[in-house]
Amino acid sequence: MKRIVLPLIALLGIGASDAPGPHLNQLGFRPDTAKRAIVAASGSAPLPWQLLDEAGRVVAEGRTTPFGADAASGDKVHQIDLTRYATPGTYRLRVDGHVGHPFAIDAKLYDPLARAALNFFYQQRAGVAIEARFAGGPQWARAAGHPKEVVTCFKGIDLAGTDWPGCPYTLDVTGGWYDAGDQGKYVVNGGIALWMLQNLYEVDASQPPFPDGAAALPEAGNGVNDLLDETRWEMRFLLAMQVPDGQKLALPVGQQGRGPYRLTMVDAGGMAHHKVADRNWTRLPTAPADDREERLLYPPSTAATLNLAATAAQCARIWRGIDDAFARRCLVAAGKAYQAALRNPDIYAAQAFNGSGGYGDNDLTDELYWATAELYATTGMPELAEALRRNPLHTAPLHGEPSWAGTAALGTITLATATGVMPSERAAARARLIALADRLLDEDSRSGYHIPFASTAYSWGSNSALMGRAMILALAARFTGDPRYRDAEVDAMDYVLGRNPLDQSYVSGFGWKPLKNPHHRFWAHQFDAKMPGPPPGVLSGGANSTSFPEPVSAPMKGRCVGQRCWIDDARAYGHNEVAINWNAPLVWVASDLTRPLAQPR
Ligand code: 9MR
Ligand code: 9MR
Repeated sequence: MKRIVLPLIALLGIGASDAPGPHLNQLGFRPDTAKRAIVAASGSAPLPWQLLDEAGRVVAEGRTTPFGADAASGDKVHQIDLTRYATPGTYRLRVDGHVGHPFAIDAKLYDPLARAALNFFYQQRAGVAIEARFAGGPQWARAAGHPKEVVTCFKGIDLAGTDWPGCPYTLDVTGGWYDAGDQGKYVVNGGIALWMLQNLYEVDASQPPFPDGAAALPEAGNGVNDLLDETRWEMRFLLAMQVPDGQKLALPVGQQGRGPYRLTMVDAGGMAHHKVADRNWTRLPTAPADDREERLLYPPSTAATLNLAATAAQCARIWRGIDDAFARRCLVAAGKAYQAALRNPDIYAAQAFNGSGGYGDNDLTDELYWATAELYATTGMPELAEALRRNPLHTAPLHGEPSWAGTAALGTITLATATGVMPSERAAARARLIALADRLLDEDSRSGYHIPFASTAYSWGSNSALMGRAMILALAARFTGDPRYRDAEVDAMDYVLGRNPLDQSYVSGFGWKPLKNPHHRFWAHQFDAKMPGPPPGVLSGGANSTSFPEPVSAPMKGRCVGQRCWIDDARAYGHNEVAINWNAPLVWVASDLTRPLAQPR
C-alpha cells in the first residue's frame, strides 16, 4: 500500500488556537528585518522550535530564549528569533509541538497595508459622498455627510455655566476628515494627523510614496501626488476654521479650572476655532448623512491656532512649486495664526460642551515650539531661529512619541528633515531624535514581547503611541543606517499586527484575528446588521489599562494588566475607537516599511 504523506493537513489538525501562541506579526516579515515571535510558557527551559515551509518541511530550527515574567502582559514568555531566515515564502512556526498560523516572508509585505491605511482618510471625509469604487466596495459607499457645513458659534450656557455670546459670523467649514467614531472635526487632532501625512511626503520628497494614481481616490490622475491630494482635503478645512481678521471675541483668558469662565474681549482675528461638532452626542449607529444634530463652531483656542500655524507652514513649503497659489494661501494663514497665538498665548480649549470630545491641553509650550519650528523651516527668518532657541524645549530631551497633546517632537522632526534648516540645527535635532530612539531600544530589550514600550500602563490610544515610537525609530534608522532602529520599528508594527498576548491584529482586514467591531457611527455592524463593518486598514486605539469609561469595559477594571485591557466591542470607545491621529502614524510606518532601509542621508 502506498504511504500517503499529508504533512500540511496533519499540521492543520494540531490546531492553531490563540494561546499560548506563537504570537507574531500575522502578516509575517520583510526578508531584511528582524523576525521575532513570542510564546507564553511557564517553564524556564528553552523550548525547541521549527520553521515549516508550505509543504510542512523543516527549513530552520532552534531553541527559544526564556525571558521570564513580563509585567506588561502578565505572561511568562519565551522569545524566538527567526531573523537569519530570509527566503521569501509562506511558513508556519512550530513551538514545542504546537503549530501556529501561516505567515509570509515577503519584500512587499506592507504594500497592501500602507494603501489600505491611507484609504481610511478618504472614508473619513466629510462633505462628499463616499464612492464604492474608491472605498473598496458598495458596503462602504455612503451619502455625503454635512455637505454644506456653514456654521456659527455656540451661543448660550454651557455645562459649567459659562454664558457664551456667540459670534457675528458664519464660516463655511465643509470638508475635512471626521475625527474618529464620532463626526466631530477638531483642529487640534486634525493638526497632528495632517502633519504626519504631510511629513511622510516631505521626508521622501525626492521619491514620495503614493505617486499620482497609486491610491484609490477621486483625485487620482490629477497630476498631483495622492498623499498630497488627501492632505489638501484636511488642510483646506483647517484653513477654513480661522477667525476673520480683526474679529473681537469674548474668550476665557488664562487657566480657569472647570468654569464657569470669565470671558474677556480679545482680538481673535487669525485664531482657529477649536472644533466644529454636534450640539449633542448622536447615537450609534448614525451615518454621517443622517446626523440631525445642530452643528456648531466652538470657541477658538491657542492650541488650535498653533496647530493651524504649524500645519499651514508645513503646507506652504511642501506645495511650493506644485501649486504656488495654495502654498501662498497656507503661508499667509500660518503667519496670521502664529501672530494671533503670540497675541493670545493662553486661551485654553473650553471643555464644558456636550456632543464632542475635549482635546483640552494645559501646556502649550510644545505647540508653540512646533509652530515656531515649522515657520522657521519654511521661511528661514532669523527672528524665528531666535524664538526657537529661547524655547526651553529646544534643548530639553524629547519625552517620548508625539501625541495630540505633546507635539514638540513634530517640530524636532521637521528641524531634522526639512531642507532649508541650518546644518547645525539639523544635526542637533537629529541627535535629539537619536537619543530618544536609544531610550526606545532600551525599552525594547526590557519588554517581554520585545516592543519599544516597557511601561505596564497602557493609555487610551496606546497603539498610536507604539506607532509614534516606530516613527522615531524609523527616522533614527534613516539618519544612521543602523538596522537596530529599524528592527525596533518592526517590533512596534509586529505588536499591533498580532505579536501580543491577545494574539490580536488591531488592524481591520489584516491577519488571522483582525479588529472587527470598532466604535464607529457608520461602520456599526455590531449595532445594525445593515451597516458595514470596518474597511481594511483601520487601527483600533488598543489596550487601555488606565481608564474604563463605559459599562462594557468597566468589568475589566482592576482585573486586567497592561496589554490585556482590551475588548473588540463597538461600545467600548475608550478601548476600541478608531481615529485620524492613530491611523496617520500607521500609514507613515507601513509606508516606510514598504522600502528597504536606505543608506543615511
Ligand atoms: O462616541 C463618542 C466617542 O467618539 C468619544 O471618543 C467618546 C469620548 O469623548 O465619547 C463617545 O460618546 C459617548 C459620550 O461620551 C457619553 N455618552 C455616550 C456616547 C456614545 O457612546
Ligand atoms: O485620543 C483622546 C485620548 O487621548 C483621550 O484620553 C480621550 C478622552 O479625553 O479622548 C480621545 O479623543 C477622542 C476625542 O475626544 C473625540 N473623538 C474620538 C477621540 C478618540 O477616542
